[in-house]
Amino acid sequence: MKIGITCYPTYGGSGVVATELGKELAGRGHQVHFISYALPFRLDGFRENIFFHEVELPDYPLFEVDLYSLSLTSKMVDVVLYDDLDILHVHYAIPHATSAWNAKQILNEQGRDIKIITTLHGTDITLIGLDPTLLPLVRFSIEKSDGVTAVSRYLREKTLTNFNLEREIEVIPNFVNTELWKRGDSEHLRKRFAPNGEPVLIHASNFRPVKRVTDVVRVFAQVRESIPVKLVMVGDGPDRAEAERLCRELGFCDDVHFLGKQSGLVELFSAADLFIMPSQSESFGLSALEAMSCGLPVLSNSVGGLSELNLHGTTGYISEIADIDRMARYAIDLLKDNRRYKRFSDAARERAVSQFSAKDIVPAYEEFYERVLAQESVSQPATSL
Ligand code: GMT
Repeated sequence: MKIGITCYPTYGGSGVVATELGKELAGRGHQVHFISYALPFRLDGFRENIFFHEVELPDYPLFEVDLYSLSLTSKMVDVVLYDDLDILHVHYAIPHATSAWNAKQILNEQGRDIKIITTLHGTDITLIGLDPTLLPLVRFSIEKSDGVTAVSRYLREKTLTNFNLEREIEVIPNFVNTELWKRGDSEHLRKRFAPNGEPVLIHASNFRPVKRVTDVVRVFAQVRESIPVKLVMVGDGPDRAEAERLCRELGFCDDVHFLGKQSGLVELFSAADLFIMPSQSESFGLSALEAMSCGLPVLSNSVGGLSELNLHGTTGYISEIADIDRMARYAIDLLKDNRRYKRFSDAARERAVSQFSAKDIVPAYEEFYERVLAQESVSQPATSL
């Protein structure tokens, strides 16, 4: 199959899922064409069957606002025609699903059909997609996609209710390559973070308000009152400065390592003991899955699709949003009880392998592609309009 994939190329779960999917599909012999304004950050090195098409933006004084969604449409049309794509698979509805719909109309005018699949990821449905300036367009683009997937059951339900839609939405959960994401030897890093053998808590995100990163610091503050412990903060974003300020205020900067954006997450997770994700909203929680695959139990909130991933009392613990005391208590309980910790760590890895492994989920996408290709397009080529 020849598949065009559009996603946000910068740090963020939807771009990660899209890129990992493209890499897996290419490994299975499909031809994958990424179409975006920059090279997706996890697309490292040369890979057979993977092509990248950069969307360039016109530089013209009259255009004070950027025309990305239109330039993207143009590039999609070109790539579909000249690389003879079967499917355009867009990740994150805004504006990708709309650009793809426009491309489809242009192609249909030329008698060329292309199937559009939209994968919904999170805030495209739960936050920004609900903004009145975008809602009608998002609703329309979801309705008109030939196939729609959501990364959790929670997100499917939210889409249907928030947008008052009745269409089919396939749930295909996020996945991880469990052969690559597994605990390795990271003793050198562990020694650097915790020279006296202290347990290490870790958080990784884009430090946006929805991630509640200051809760991570507050949980850590309580845990360190009971046991000596260290904290590793991976990523960057608007709330990093506030989290760093809080560490200074609470007087334990030396115990917290702010690493900024990092690409070697497996190594970092392998040097840690517990993953903390106190998000206020999370349609899936991909980084928690990656951590689980490396054997880290997860402390999360009971929001969104997180309870479809993290099993309370088995792979980690689930608290209410902002219940810092409880999250800290769970961390202390786990870190103080070696046997329970080992059980949770094994269960986290086992759940990643048995439920969310790339080798099982990627074929679900392939099968979905086949089904969509076999069905009639939501919009027919111009000749039949
Ligand atoms: O919606 C966002 O915040 C951005 C989005 C992204 O593009 O990074 O993240 C969402 O998609 C991820 C991949 O499917 C999920 O793991 C995240 O839970 C989800 N984020 C939210 O729902 C807040």
